[in-house]
Amino acid sequence: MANKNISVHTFGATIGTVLIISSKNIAMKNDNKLAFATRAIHSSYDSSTAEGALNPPIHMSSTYSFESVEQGAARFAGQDSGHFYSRISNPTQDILERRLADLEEGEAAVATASGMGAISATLWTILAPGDHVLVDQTVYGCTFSLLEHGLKKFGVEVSYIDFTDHNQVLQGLRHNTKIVYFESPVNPTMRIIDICAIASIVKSHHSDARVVVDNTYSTPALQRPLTLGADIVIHSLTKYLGGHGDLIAGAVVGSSAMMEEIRLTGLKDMTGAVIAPLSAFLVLRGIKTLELRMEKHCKNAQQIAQWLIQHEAVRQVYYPGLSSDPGHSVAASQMRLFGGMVAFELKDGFDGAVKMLNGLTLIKRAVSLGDSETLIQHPASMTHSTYTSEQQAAHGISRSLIRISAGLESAEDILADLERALEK
Ligand code: 4LM
Repeated sequence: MANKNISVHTFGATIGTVLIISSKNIAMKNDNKLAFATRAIHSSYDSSTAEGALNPPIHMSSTYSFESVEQGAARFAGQDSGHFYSRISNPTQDILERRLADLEEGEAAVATASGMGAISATLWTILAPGDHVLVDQTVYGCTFSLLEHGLKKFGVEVSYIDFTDHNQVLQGLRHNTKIVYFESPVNPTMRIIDICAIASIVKSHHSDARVVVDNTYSTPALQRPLTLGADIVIHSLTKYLGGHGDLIAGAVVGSSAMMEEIRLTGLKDMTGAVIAPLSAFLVLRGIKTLELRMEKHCKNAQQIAQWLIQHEAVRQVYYPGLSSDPGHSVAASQMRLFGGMVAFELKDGFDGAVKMLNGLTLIKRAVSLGDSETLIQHPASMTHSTYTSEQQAAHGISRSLIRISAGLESAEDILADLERALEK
């Protein structure tokens, strides 16, 4: 593993020298950082720069004037750090990027118009025809689509293997592998991938490839892949970080050099997928309550999973917080809590799933996740319908799978709605 021995168990204040325990390593670290929840509220914004306004200004300006031609030229050449056009940077976006980098423990971040904007800006910046991407067997439907239909069309090789089988990862690496890509927990199957182990295999056998982890399901409040050896973290900020279902946005976090390259190539020239200043402001607002909300999402998800597993109509529950779940121990080592997403199958399979979903009244039938409202959906016909049915079978997406994003309502009311729908 690279020299990144920082633990996911250091979410409280870390003042002075602390013992850091990771899933694989023990190290000492000097750290004067404020706690995660404090940084989520205060990091990267000084209200004295905005007449004391507690919330940062929303800079609704597409362009920035120069004091002279020389200054304009210097900004374009990257010799002067000021803003010059909001497809590249904007002051509200800038605060968000610095806060995200801080919370994920990266050097820098690039905020984008959507999670897919973040993924495509990253992949298109790094990859060239003839390169290879090694991907876990299951990823979010549109990520799969981008890999299958977008990248393959331009001569990039893509192969999918089961990242929980470390031998397969070792065998799957090629001389031209430039990216090793996965989610954990995986959308929608809830498999858990050992970030430390994958990073360690890649670094020791193939120093060229970058380990990219989509951390949307966990958020930095639960898991920080860069501290476990990953090189780049991706987010759909649309989900838990925004937290209120009222925006679409994304982000990439990693080294300053890599983020500069993604900003100037993937964002500026290839996708143009810059975040809107209002969305950046809303995500900053959402992040202030991230830790608090994640605790409630996780608590509700745990209760839903435990309730479902004892129900006679239920065949299988997929939630890493259940001690019987195959991902339980790895999740416990790399996540602070087990997340707000639950997947399950009914004994009545697909037909039972349709009846149950249509019988719900409080829980909303909707894709997306991380909102205040509990959301339920059918991945095979919705978020993962970009896979053909043959691909779904090959990539482990069962037609009878149902996915719940546990909201922030009272668990009793969520369970009562599930009970009523199951009775029907
Ligand atoms: C969904 N997901 O699952 P934007 N990465 C992951 C995701 O789950 C998503 C994205 C990226 C769902 C959307 C409808 C792990 C999205 C893409 O939607 O482009 O912000 O994020 O329900």
